[in-house]
Amino acid sequence: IKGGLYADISSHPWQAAIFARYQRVPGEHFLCGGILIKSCWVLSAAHCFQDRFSANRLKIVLGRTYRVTPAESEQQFQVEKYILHGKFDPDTYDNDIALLQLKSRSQKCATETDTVRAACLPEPGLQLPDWTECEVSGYGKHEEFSPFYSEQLKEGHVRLFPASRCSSQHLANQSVTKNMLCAGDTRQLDDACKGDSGGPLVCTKDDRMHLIGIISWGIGCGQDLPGVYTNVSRYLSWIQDNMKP
Ligand code: 4AZ
Repeated sequence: IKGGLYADISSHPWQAAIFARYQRVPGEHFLCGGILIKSCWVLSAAHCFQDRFSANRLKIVLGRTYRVTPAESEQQFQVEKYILHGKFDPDTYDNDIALLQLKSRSQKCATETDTVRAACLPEPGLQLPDWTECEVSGYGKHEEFSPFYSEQLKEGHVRLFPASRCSSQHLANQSVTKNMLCAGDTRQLDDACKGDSGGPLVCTKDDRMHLIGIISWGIGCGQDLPGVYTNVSRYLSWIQDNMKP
């Protein structure tokens, strides 16, 4: 997160950290953010999995504030399988959504605690007003060209941009589809950045935070351009269908 504030995982208990082990590279590497949506299911961005890792090389950590420092009460999971959207386009990042099933010996995987809790999905057809204040969180870089990811979870405050300001014209001629939404800080301070991908954009509706976007892409971080998010409301059926046993 560029700008923003350091945060505790208890303020973003749906935030997941996804790690990968590469063939012939020792150790585990931070890969992307994710979002717990059900005890055994995490959403993320399809582009995080373009290296086509086998599921057994992935690890999901819930309940952790410091990116690489285990928390006493954290919950770790291996991945049973992951599903990328069949129409994910690696050139435009259209349909940048992935669903990961956590491995467990029972029906339950994550246990609800102060630091681990599933995010609410929006009701079908939910359209929040332009400029609604939302928050974005992640363990990604503080600046585009920083060599390091953040050592602690951060949160940023961004507003939903009107569709009229979320087109290829506004984003360096990159393709922008209806499956994407834009959010940014009108003060140009807070924004998602590299390594935050796959993580949550949540907005309050009826006194509850709802998952509105998945961090997907942008032109730099915290410049004069908004970040681009996968528009979760367009995938509610895809999510339900793919969570079926
Ligand atoms: C990235 O590379 C990335 N400023 C994610 C979000 C944004 C830029 C880059 C938005 O993962």
